[in-house]
Amino acid sequence: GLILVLLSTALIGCSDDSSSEKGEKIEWKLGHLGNEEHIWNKTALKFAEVLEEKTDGQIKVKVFPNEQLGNEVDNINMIQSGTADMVVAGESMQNWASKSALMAVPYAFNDTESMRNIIDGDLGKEINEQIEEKVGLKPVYYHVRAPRNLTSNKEIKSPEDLDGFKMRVPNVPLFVDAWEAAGANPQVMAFSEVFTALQQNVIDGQENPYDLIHSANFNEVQEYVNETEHVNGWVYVLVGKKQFESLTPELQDAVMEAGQEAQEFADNLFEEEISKYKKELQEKGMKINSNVDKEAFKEAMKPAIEKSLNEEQLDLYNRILEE
Ligand code: 2Q2
Repeated sequence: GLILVLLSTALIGCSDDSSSEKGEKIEWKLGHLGNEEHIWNKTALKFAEVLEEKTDGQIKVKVFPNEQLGNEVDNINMIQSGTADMVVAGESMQNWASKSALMAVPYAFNDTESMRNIIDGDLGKEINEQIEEKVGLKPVYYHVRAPRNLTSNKEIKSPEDLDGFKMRVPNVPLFVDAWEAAGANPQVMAFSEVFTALQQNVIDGQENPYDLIHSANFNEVQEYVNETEHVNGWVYVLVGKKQFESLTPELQDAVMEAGQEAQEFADNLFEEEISKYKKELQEKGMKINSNVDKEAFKEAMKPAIEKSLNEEQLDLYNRILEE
C-alpha cells in the first residue's frame, strides 16, 4: 500500500506542470508591520527589484507594509493556506516552532556581533530548520534588530516603577511572562492596534526598537523612551515552503541570491537608519531616558524566562549564554 502511495505521489510530482516550469509569471505577496519608509520595507523592495531582474520578470514580489495583509500571525496563516506568500516574522513563530523563541529572549545577547555569530552558526541553522518544518516557511534573509525599549508617559527607571503599568506586547508568550515578572500588566495586541490603544489609554506603554517606535508614530502618544534594551533579536524574511518548492531549481537559486543581496543592503543601512530614527524622535519631542537600571530588569525577568522556556528552548538558551 505504502509503496503505491509513494509511487503515485511521485508520478503526480512529475506531471506537475507548475507555473514556473512553463515560464509563467509568478506574483508573490509579502507583508510586514513597518511603514513605507521602514528598513524592512526598503529592503523588501530591493529584494523584489533584484529578484525580478534575476528572473527576467518571471517572479514579481508585491510588498504590503503596515499589516495590510493582516497581523503577523494572520499573515503566516495566509501563507500556509496559499493566499499570501511572504512575511517578515520573528519570535511570534514560537507559537508553531518553539525554538524561534530564541530570536528574542530578554537579555540573552549582549551585542549585535555575538548575535550575528549565533544566527550564522549552528544554532541559527537549528532554529531555521525547525521553522521550515513546523511553520512551513523558508527563511530567505534576515534583519538584525535594534534593542527593544519601553515607551511610556512617565519615566521608568526600574521594575519598581511598573506597578499597575498596563502595556502591550506582541503575540509572544515569553514576553508576557517576562513583563509580568518585572511587575507590569502585559497584554497581547497586534502592532497596528497599539497606537489607538495608547491614545485611548487602554494601555500605558509598549516596547519596541527605535525604528518601529518611529514607524508607528508612537511619539505622538508617548513621552518617554526608557532605554531598557531588554531584547536584542532578529527577524527573518520568509517564503512559504510550498511556494518555494513549486519553483524550478534555477528560480529557487535566484530567490536565495536575491535574498543575499537584500541582506547586504539591509546590513549597510542598519546603523544609519536606527540613529536617524532616534534623532528624529527626539526632535519630535520624545525624551530619552538612558538612566535605566538594566541589571534590575534582567534580574527580575530571569527566573520567569527560565520557567517559561521548555526543555528544548532552555537547551538553546544555555548554549547561547555559553558562547
Ligand atoms: O512589536 C511587534 O509587534 C514587533 O516588534 C514584533 O517583535 C515582531 O514583529 C515579532 O512579532 C516578530 O515575530
